[in-house]
Amino acid sequence: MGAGFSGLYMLHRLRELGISVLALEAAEGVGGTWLFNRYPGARCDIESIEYSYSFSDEIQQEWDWSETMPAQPEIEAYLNFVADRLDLRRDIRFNTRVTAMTFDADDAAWTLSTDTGERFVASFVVAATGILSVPLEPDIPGMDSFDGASLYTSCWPESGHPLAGKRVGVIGTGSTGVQLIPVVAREAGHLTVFQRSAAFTLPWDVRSLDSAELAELKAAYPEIRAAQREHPVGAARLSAFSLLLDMLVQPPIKSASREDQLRAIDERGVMGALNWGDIFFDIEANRMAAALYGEAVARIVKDPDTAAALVPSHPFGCKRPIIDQGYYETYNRDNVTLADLRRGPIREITPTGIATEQRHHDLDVIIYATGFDAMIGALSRIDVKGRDGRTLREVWDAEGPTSYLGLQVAGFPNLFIVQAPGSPSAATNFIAALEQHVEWIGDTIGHLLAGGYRTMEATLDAQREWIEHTTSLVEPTVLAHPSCNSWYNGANVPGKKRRYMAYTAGIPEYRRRCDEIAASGYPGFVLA
Ligand code: NA7
Repeated sequence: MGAGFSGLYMLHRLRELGISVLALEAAEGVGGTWLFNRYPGARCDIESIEYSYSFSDEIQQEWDWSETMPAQPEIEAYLNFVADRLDLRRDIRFNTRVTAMTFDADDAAWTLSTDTGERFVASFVVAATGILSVPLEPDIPGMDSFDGASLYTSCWPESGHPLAGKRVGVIGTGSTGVQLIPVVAREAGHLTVFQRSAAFTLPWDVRSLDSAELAELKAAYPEIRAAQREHPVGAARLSAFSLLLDMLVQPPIKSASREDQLRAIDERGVMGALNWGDIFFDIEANRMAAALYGEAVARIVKDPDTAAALVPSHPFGCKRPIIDQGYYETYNRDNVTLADLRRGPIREITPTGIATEQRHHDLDVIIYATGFDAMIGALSRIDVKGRDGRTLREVWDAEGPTSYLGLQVAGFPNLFIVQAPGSPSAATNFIAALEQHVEWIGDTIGHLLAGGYRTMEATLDAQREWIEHTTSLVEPTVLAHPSCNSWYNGANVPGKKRRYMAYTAGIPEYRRRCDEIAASGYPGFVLA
């Protein structure tokens, strides 16, 4: 299921292993998350040279990246190129959304039903349904009454939407909002940003790659990929993640003098404010860094009230670090207003705009950049009935987002999930992580078929131990602090059980464990 980054490679891999395979894709084309998130400014926060498939030297040599960090249109084009290059489309059914799937224990097979009214039977199903593929629609009173245009960043119209001269409101200041806001501000007549939580965001230059540099990079692919493979986050070059890792080896802010702290922001601005070794493990140190960050923001944003409102109140690190192009400078523009929802939340959406507790904002367009039901959202919306007729949604509602190794859920034999909760996924370069998953799943299905096994299923005990292990990894960090609310721990979705959902010991350690499990006969799984 799915023809995004994961599904495309899974299809190719299974084909290479000589296994009969069909991909079902809800959309009309390939690309998954990178097909739908076409909003202005959409861009990856990892370098293109690393945020791309490593499994085929032909593909990496034939494709030319134009920028250091790829923008959405280029990633969409890349995935179309890969689909054509590997002739994948003939085994993809587009416009076909899986709505339900049921496991039949006697036949050891899944039956999948789709919104096209078809049924498919498969011995094995791989869910490549994405970790950020289900948008979170906020539940704000009056949303439907708005007479202007309501746009969602996660399903942006392919032909775009004219914003020139319009009064535009943006709700949401996560990675998406922070990318979108500077671009919309340049086009709109007036932009009002509705901010519930301020973001920690670090300025970052994105540059074009000229042909000489690209040729050099291509020649260095063997070394680049080798370094990536050994790197905990699967990205050895500069990225949002490497910034975090660099911080870990810096001196502590708690023993830095005031002069040291000021020097840090003199030299490196907001980046310098956060560059301390203790802020991940010590909430007090984290708060000191956040205060220094506020000083650095106030040096960029001219209006003191706006500058103060842009200082986050959650610990740095507990939401994904954001990198931006000109975010804070945007608030110095005459046509941009910040509505700080910490001072008064949105009360309702009216036919003519947004009413907060403080005032009414007249708008022609509202843009929702309000995030995703991450990690488990897609599979929770399919009626996935396992061995005992229990659905995956029921399991996750009752036990929280759980799985064994981020690959399988007990009670759901022969269903493999690319990047389930408890996988490296969102704590790493997703592409590096998914390549490992796809290869392990492919090899495992090959092993089951060759050995005459009909089913493979995770045990409850193994699942419990795995989730205890993944949870214990984040316990000593600010990620476990009660004030840390993000999509990584489900706090952004009302009613979702709170648990940090990514495995944080890094891809090499994760790969070692997965390989060891395969080599020793798959302990923690029952093969029958
Ligand atoms: P995020 O990071 O979940 O951000 C969503 C933003 O929307 C965040 O600022 C939310 O505030 C805000 N939000 C959500 N609902 C509301 C309502 N009802 N009212 C006001 N504000 C709201 O999603 P993104 O799409 O930006 O990024 C997701 C990932 O994609 C990112 O981490 C990268 O990995 C790529 P809150 O913080 O909940 O107070």
